[in-house]
Amino acid sequence: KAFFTPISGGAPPSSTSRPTKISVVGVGNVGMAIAQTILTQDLVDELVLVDANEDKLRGEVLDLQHAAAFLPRTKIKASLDYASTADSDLCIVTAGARQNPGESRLNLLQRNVALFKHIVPPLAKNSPECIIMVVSNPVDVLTYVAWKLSGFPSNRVIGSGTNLDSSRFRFLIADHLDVNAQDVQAYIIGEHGDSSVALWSSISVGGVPILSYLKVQQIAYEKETLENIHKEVVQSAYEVIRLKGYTSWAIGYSVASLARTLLRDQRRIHPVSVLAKGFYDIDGGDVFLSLPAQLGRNGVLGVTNLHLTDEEAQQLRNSAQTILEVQSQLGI
Ligand code: 6V0
Repeated sequence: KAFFTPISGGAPPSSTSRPTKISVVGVGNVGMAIAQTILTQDLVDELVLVDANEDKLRGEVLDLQHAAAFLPRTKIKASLDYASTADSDLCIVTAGARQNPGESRLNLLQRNVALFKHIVPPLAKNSPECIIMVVSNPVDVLTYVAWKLSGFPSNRVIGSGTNLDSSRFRFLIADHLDVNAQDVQAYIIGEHGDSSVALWSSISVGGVPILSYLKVQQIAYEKETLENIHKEVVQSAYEVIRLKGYTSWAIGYSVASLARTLLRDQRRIHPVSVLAKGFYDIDGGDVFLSLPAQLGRNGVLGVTNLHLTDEEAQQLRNSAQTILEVQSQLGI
């Protein structure tokens, strides 16, 4: 006997819309923080987790499933097999090799490229219409690699980029001015890493450009103070890793907010890693780096034409050059 006795008219309509689905590859600290944030925010009907480590994968998925009584209803699956990711709307890649003691960044990158060759083609094959979001580091170069390996149009391959750096930046400015970080509009663009560019010229707090805000509030404007805030952003990942061994919560919220904008077609502007060639006079090759991009159901819808000072524009081109130099050593 069925558990429920159906009542007349109670069957679901035959033309229910397709369930939304996100797949997360890599269930380490970052992948799990993303997965749990997506679950608590009720973003999808189905969440699939994939990893190469079977025990870790099963353990993580069971642990999450045991929270079902406290969470919005989401079907959670785990598999070593990419067939389980079929028809995903969004595939998030967080798998990455860890840096060995004494290993160069380039060597680590080459190991991650080898790993991506096992991950990206099956994702693309099983979900040919999905959006791929790369989180693994170095995120800009690996987004380029994912774009190449997937054969997708560039609007559907995005790196989480400086969305996280920008939220760290907004927090620090808000802390400095004692305001709410949500009222701070501020972007860090360029490489997610040491050569990132802080756009001081376009920061506003509650709609007021920051430099005049500081003047009105009679807070001494010192270039050095502002530069120190940017330095702190660049250092903050290293600091969190030094203290707790890895970063997870902020990247989890950052990527879940990108997933929401994409899947709910919210058309919000996020600084994320996109194919930047041709924007802001960036040339010299196909390079992915973060620019303020409008995101929606089709991925990247456009890039905002912010006014950059000459210094900011030059820093951005230098950042592009830094990434291109690394990329040129990959042979992809
Ligand atoms: P972690 O905890 O070591 O997890 C990595 C996971 O990847 C492990 O569970 C592995 O088993 C899994 N994995 C390895 N090889 C494969 C494979 N071939 N297929 C499937 N899974 C595999 O690392 P953590 O979660 O801390 O970090 C993951 C990546 O995110 C790293 O590259 C970080 O540098 C990067 N981050 C990127 C950030 C950003 O802002 N873009 C922020 C934080 C971390």
